[in-house]
Amino acid sequence: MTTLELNDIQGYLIRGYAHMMYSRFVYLQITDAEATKNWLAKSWKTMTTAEHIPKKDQISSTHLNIAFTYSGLEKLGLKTDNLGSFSREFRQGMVSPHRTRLLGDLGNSAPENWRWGGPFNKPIHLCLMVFGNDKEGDDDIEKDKIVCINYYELLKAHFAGNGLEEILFIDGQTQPENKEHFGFRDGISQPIIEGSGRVGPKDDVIKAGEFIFGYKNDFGVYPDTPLIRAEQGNLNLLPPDAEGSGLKDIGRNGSLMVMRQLEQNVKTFWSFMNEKTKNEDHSINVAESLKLAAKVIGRWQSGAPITLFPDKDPGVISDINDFGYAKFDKDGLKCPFGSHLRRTNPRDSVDDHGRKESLKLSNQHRIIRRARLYGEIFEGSPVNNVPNGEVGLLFCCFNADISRQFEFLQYTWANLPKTKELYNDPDPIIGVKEKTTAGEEQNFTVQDLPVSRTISDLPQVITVKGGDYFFFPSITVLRFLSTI
Ligand code: N7H
Repeated sequence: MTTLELNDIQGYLIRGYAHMMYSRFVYLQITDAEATKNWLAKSWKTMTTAEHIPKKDQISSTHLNIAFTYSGLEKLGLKTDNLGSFSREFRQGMVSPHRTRLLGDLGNSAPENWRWGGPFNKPIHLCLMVFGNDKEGDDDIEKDKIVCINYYELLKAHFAGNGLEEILFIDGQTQPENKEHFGFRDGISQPIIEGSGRVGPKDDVIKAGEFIFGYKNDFGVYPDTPLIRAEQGNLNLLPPDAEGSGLKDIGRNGSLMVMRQLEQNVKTFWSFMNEKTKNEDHSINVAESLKLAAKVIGRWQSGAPITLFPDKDPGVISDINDFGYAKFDKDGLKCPFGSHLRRTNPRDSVDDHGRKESLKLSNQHRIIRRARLYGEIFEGSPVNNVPNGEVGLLFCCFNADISRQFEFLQYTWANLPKTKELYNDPDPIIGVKEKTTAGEEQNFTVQDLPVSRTISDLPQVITVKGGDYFFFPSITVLRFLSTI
């Protein structure tokens, strides 16, 4: 049985901090590496670990975590040979031409148009993740906001003038019912990291090495962890490579973090559902519009999976996640093959593979999602679909292998429009909606009897506004980085 070194792992990797309804993601540039290292030498102790449990009588609490981009580690002074031992995706970053094509960041979503992380933006070197919670006002975002922002001001007084320049910040929130802006309950399905202390369906228990360096992964080996190849800093602080190479491991108890700012076009989403299901007199058919949207997502707005509740939303907030498709929904008649849920985790039903083999395959492409909402909180519906200003999801996920996990999901499972049973169908939420070279429109197919229904002219409901790949180091490595 794996035992995780929780006191050395930064908390956000293991816990979603759901009770901390307000957060601020602060993107910084290093202007003076020596000053930043001094700041880090004082700050590494203040980072929240996965072991942290707030004291019962504590009225308000705050959490803090930190992550570095490749250029951030470079600017801090990590030697070339050491930088070179990080994975290619992390080194190249999210906006290399190859990655842009792979991730489908085209048209409005092209990095040239991004607010941060793009080629025309100031490079981001590190991200501080600041969270706040006021226990007196449970479920009260406004109270959490005050705690979070006060903490941020306090931190700012320390990092400003210490070689760090703030480029921008994005405030991220959660809702008591965890609804996102289209109006759907989110964050239900998460892998259970072996050794994390969380319990749940055994099919969801995933080896720690899929997400955390230094532990064995689903293939029974250690993930490709970055190692120290050129001496620098206080190497006595670092653990040895678990694989026995004799080199020091800079990855252990850390992870790779993907962040993408995804604007949600709520009006476009619901106008599409309304248009495709309207009554003969052109009025909105609310029930049918909600049903099509549930087919597109794979869950009703309450969170209830349509595979188990195919006819209508049971209405009560649901966290049901112990289900597969092989037994109840082999032909996609309940949850379509092209739905966001089924594409991003086909569970026990991958193409023609059997149940066991499917689960094995699906579980090799899992991610830990840590999304937060940005913009004014809004709960979309067929009749309420014009939010106040820009709204979206600050998508964030953890994985040990960006290529096999996040990028595989985004490219192979979400963007590719031709898969078994589907012809011009990208993921209806996050897939690329460019017309094919032959100029064909893209569709969403609802498997049905006697014949499947093709819902044509799938619109683009997400626009990418920024993003970067980050290294999310252990507490020990943060301390080491202050000595390089
Ligand atoms: Fe998705 N949504 O609200 O429409 N997602 N997602 N996602 N997503 C899920 O089961 C959404 C995005 C995954 O295990 C739910 O927890 C939106 C990206 C995965 O069965 C809902 C955006 C990627 C799952 C949404 C967005 C993923 C999942 C159901 C962008 C990866 C779990 C709630 C704005 C590349 C699948 C739940 C499983 C579920 C929504 C983005 C992946 C409601 C709005 C970029 C793996």
